[in-house]
Amino acid sequence: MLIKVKRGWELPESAATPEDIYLNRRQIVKALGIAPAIAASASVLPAGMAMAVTTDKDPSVRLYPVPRNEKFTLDRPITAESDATSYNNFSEFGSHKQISHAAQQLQIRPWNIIIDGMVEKEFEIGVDDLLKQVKLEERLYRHRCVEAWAMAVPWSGFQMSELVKLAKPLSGAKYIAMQTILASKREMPGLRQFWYPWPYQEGLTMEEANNELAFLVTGMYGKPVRPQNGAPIRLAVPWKYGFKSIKSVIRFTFTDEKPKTFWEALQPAEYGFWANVNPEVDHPRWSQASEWLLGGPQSERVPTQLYNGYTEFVAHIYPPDASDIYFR
Ligand SMILES: Nc1nc2c(c(=O)[nH]1)N[C@H]1C(S)=C(S)[C@@H](COP(=O)(O)O)O[C@H]1N2
Ligand SMILES: [Mo]
Repeated sequence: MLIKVKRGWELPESAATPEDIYLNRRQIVKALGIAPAIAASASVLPAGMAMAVTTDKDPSVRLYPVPRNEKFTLDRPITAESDATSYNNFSEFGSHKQISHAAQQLQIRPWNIIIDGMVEKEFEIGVDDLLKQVKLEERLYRHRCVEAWAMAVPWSGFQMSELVKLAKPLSGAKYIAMQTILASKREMPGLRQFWYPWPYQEGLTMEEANNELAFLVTGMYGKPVRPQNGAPIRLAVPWKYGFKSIKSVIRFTFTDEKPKTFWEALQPAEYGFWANVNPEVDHPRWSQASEWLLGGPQSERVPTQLYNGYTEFVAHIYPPDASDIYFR
């Protein structure tokens, strides 16, 4: 049995895209009839096999692809899937862009989400049960990292307002604080960076969370979202810099206090709570006037758009004279 596994790995690396490798490993696990629990044991299979097993165990795989909501259009080509899934920011796995391999160690099932704070009744729900209660759709969204790279991704998921409805917030709730899973340092080696204020946390006002654009992502490119992109559930708020779009969320807390966010705690002068994309407000260390598209050269710049091009959806939320550094 194990000899067959080895043969699968002998695919010439040059002939295999990451997708091919992934499918190949899945098929091997299936063909051998190895129970995922056994296959997941590192002592039985070569390192990296866990990649296939993690995704193979994803019970949401049958839900995709989902119908596209045509309301959300792009002014640029969709980023190649291979770029969007191999150039990532996910500090829990390391402070560099090549974390996609390490992220396959993240155990994405079982995955319980806690809804607590100022709600009628606090509860916990498994992500697959949550998926049964919402309308899944695909949306093409731009994504703009504060570091000035940008991409365009077909996300699948559901409007965040649906989660708010399920949560039944009390009338006094003004914000939603969100938290990323704090897994073991073996699963998330980036947690060894002890100077970071773990866990990763983010927050939105209730008005922002209920905005039509605020989207909870559970899939991408017609498949379940990958661990490196924030499986099994992450946020997409495309009018804000990418760090607001928190990954691998386990908790939504409704509160009347402005949440402390990870980057704000670390460097308040550089990363504010609002973080609305604004070409006229430079980062203290670089210009935000232009951006480059993932897959292309960094030297090829396109102009940054106010609210990342989503003014019609969100401008009414923000007072025009606000003074916050990313605020307008
Ligand atoms: N938990 C967590 N969420 C996170 C981050 C992170 O480091 N940890 N990085 C953020 C940043 S800076 C960006 S640009 C996006 C990147 O998402 P992507 O890798 O899917 O492109 O995730 C955001 N969400
Ligand atoms: Mo980012």
